[in-house]
Amino acid sequence: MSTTANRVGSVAVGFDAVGFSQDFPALHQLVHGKPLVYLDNAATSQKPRSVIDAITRFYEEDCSNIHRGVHLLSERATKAYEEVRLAVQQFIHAARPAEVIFVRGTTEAINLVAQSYGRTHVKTGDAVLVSAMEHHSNIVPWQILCEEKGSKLRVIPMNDRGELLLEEYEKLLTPETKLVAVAHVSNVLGTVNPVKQIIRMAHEYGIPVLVDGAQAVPHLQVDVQDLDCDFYAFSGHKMYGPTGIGILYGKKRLLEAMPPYQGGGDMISSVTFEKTTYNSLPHKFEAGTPNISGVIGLGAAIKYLARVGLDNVATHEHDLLAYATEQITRFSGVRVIGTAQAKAAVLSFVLDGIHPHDIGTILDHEGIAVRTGHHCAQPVMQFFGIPATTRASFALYNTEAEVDVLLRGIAKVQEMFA
Ligand code: C6P
Repeated sequence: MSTTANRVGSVAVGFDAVGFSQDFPALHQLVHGKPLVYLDNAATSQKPRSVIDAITRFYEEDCSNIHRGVHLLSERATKAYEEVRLAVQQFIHAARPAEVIFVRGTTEAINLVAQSYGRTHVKTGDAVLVSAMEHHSNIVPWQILCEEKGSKLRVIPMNDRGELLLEEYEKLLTPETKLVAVAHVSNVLGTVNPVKQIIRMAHEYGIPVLVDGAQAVPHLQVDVQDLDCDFYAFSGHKMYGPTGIGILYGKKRLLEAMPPYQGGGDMISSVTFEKTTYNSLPHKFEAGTPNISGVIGLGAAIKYLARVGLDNVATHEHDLLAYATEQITRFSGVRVIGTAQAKAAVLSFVLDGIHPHDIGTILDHEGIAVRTGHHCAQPVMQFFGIPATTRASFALYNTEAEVDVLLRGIAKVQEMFA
């Protein structure tokens, strides 16, 4: 499968996506004899050489545990690990490094808040508010909590374009509501939610807000202080970093008052059989040996994104999405799922009479990687009355020419099923 190939592409004005694609080794291969067109970036993005090299370098030169040894390798590893915390702090504009917690990914970040903040603050009869377009990661942890506590999960409704109904949202900001948990960008619909407004409205009622930023950080500048969110969760692997590493941002005041999520090494200050006292932030929430190489890789991904410039990435992906949407709507029998005014990098669609799994399989044989299925957002499928969608999702290295390959692939699918 992995023969080198010339990539399909064209140089967009002012943004050299083809040039950037040279930084990503996995993109340059043939799949079923065709040049790979990778459009499954919302599931995970490809990794630039600098990220792969940073991880290799860590294992070749600095491999050691952190916060534990006085020897040189451990000092180097600790320094590199903590420098990435500062880079993440800058990346999301957090006020303090202590507000940046390394976790496995968005899923673990949300579970941490549910189990620590949620179990402390949500009581019988209370409610947690999520939106109709959440990923299962931002539904199930709250359901587990609500089941345990005898509390309710309430849902902010959306319209047929996939936009949240803010008037309905306001009605749900009742005294029982103890937390709002909402996606910044929907992984199925691509909707960019007005999270700043959502947060301001919740705060007027004294309700804290967790933002699931998994699909936002690779595409938009995020400023947690400007948003004034209480918690912000995201994964490294969707923003050109490695798998198994992610971030929970939390306001210091909230994190300090929260009990630990897991117990173990590094999260303690002192331990006796009678009593344990906990370490200060952020270590209180980082029990055990963390994913050190993942953190190092994430640091390299942040550097890479800074070099390319997130604003440039956003503009490029916006142009690609606009082009793909305009072209795909010319096909008969195509329905785009998610037509919000504000969208980022995601194009979901269904074709009349053709199951998305068949579409995905045929596209794969054309070298095109898309995701098909419910995308871990079954309530969204139920809302639109469909079992699944085909989803193309874009990254900084995708090109208009690749969108054209996708469109030709869709035409082929329709021909085969005609
Ligand atoms: N969505 C997708 O193909 P993890 O798995 O923890 O890195 O991220 C979970 C997650 C949470 N919220 C949103 C909005 C997401 O999109 C995801 C991951 C992938 O859409 C894999 S299911």
